[in-house]
Amino acid sequence: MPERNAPLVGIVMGSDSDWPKIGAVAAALEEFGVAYEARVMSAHRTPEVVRQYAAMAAARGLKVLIAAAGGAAHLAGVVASHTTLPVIGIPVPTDLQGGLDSLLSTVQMPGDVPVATVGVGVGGARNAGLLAVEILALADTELQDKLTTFKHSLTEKVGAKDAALQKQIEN
Ligand code: RP5
Repeated sequence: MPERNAPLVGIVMGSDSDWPKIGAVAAALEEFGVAYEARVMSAHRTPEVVRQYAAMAAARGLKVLIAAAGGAAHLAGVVASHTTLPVIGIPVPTDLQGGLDSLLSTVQMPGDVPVATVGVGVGGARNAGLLAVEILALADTELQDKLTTFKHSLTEKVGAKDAALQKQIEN
């Protein structure tokens, strides 16, 4: 469940069909207790809604924006064009080579308008959430501590996998 505090992260997606494919972004934010909001809006179908949302985001208290779209995925770029907040782009998987269309149209921004694009798929969506947490942690020591604990947990997690593999190979 999203935190009930005022949202710090705004997640926008081009279609409700994207939401099931990017669930990992919300899960990552929830893991760190970061409040977010999630909205459906389209760079092509509702360009004025996107413009207004991006233009007002900072004034509303949002600190990081995450934009997910598939195919001709211009949402993150358009959002970035209307705000000075950091924008993270999630290319949503599609039937065209797994989402290569989404990846290229999100990542290939012109200079002057940065979009921090993550990979296609579950790992990318999770990284979008984690990157947002890292950005917020620059001004939040509690989040910094949580990130440090998280990093340590990775060592333990992979160590346990390695130990299990060694045991499997021995048998
Ligand atoms: C994009 O078109 C959306 O982000 C979605 O990934 C894709 C298909 O949208 P729907 O036709 O499912 O609404 O703008």
